[in-house]
Amino acid sequence: MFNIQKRPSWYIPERSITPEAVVANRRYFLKKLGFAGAGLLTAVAAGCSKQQSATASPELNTGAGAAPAETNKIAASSARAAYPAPRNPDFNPAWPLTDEETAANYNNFYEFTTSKTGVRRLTDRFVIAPWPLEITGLVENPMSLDAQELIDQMTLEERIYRFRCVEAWAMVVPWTGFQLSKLLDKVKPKPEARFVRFVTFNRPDQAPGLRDSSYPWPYTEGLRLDEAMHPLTLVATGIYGKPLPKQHGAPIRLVVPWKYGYKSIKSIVKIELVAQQPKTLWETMAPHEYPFESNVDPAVPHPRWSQATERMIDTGVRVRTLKHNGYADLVAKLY
Ligand SMILES: Nc1nc2c(c(=O)[nH]1)N[C@H]1C(S)=C(S)[C@@H](COP(=O)(O)O)O[C@H]1N2
Ligand SMILES: [Mo]
Repeated sequence: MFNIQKRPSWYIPERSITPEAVVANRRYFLKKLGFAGAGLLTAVAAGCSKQQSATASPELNTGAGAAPAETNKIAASSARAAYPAPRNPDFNPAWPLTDEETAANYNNFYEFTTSKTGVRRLTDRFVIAPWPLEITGLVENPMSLDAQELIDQMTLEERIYRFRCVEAWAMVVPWTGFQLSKLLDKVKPKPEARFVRFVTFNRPDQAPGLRDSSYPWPYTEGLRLDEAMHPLTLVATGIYGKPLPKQHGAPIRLVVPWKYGYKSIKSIVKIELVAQQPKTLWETMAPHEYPFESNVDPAVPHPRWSQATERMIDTGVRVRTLKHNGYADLVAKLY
């Protein structure tokens, strides 16, 4: 992977098309240019006594904090028992998979950093167990439980899905998880519920990107209820036959394979059934670039780049983008 820190955001095509390119404030550009001190200056100016760099802080990489590491280990060993889950043969078992290590080191997870190749090494302090989770709002049976308790209640399966980021990179990965519909059936949406809203954790002490106040944290996403109930819509708990590594959105995330990747929200703490279409983080930042629906469509360019082709992240091969990311037949009745 090229070193994106050394180039301005408009220099490389793939760089120029990152969602964060919409955030054009001074602090942002200073950080991109490698001025770790930019965040420090901001913090001091704001009268903040805790002088933390807004970019990668070396102390975050040392695994400091034995307690979280221990907790994570215990949870991981109990979670691993269910893996690998049986592969569902209805979902493209013959597709060649993207290289696992490439996928694990090329992530979008802005709670940590906007650098795709930097997410993984910033996740040491991220505590994924215990993980309180709420399924709430316009439902008959709201649930409030630990993510692992929920996972233990569900039957896990593996599905091979194509995954397409709005930035025009793509991969094919085996997710482990369960249909969101199975969870929604348990909580029983009320008749007034029309949309589902998803919320990610917001703990700046565990994820340094959350200290960047130019984003409207926490990360939120949403689906129409019929999209959420669609059998393709997955709650993923694992990838490549193992529990999700932190950088992929542990302990649970959404996967909506016919929509651009940012709809597949990571590390969910709350699922809320609501009556009105919820605002999402990306829609709030740039409504014309990242609208609520965001179905993959090669014929509809992003305002700043074409969506006609996509680059496979491991081989670098460029292929034609497919309508609804190849799932057009399956989702046709929704649109
Ligand atoms: N909470 C949260 N979820 C997120 C993101 C994020 O920054 N924060 N990035 C999204 C984007 S743009 C993409 S392409 C995918 C990337 O998933 P991966 O890193 O597991 O491949 O996660 C999506 N979910
Ligand atoms: Mo993305």
